[in-house]
Amino acid sequence: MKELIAAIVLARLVAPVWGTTRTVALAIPSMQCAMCLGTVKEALSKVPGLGKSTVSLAKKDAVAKFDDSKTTVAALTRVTRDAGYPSTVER
Ligand SMILES: [Cu+2]
Repeated sequence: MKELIAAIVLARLVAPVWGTTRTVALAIPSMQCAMCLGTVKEALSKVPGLGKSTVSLAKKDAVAKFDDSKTTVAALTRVTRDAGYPSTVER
């Protein structure tokens, strides 16, 4: 068991996955107030690999930078949906 764990750790060190930073804009039409905004921000902040993100109540969208080796657009839309605010990809 120890050898297996060591092998996994070594494999990760030897072959790191190089991620690319991507930016996605998600339309979140159901955000209505500052509390919605806070909920979405908090939900997104827990996503591993998320970089700088801006959630706008006025535009009802979220623009997020993310490391595509750690997360995906689908994972981000799932997170907002699970928080109660379904989102779709704007661009
Ligand atoms: Cu609200």
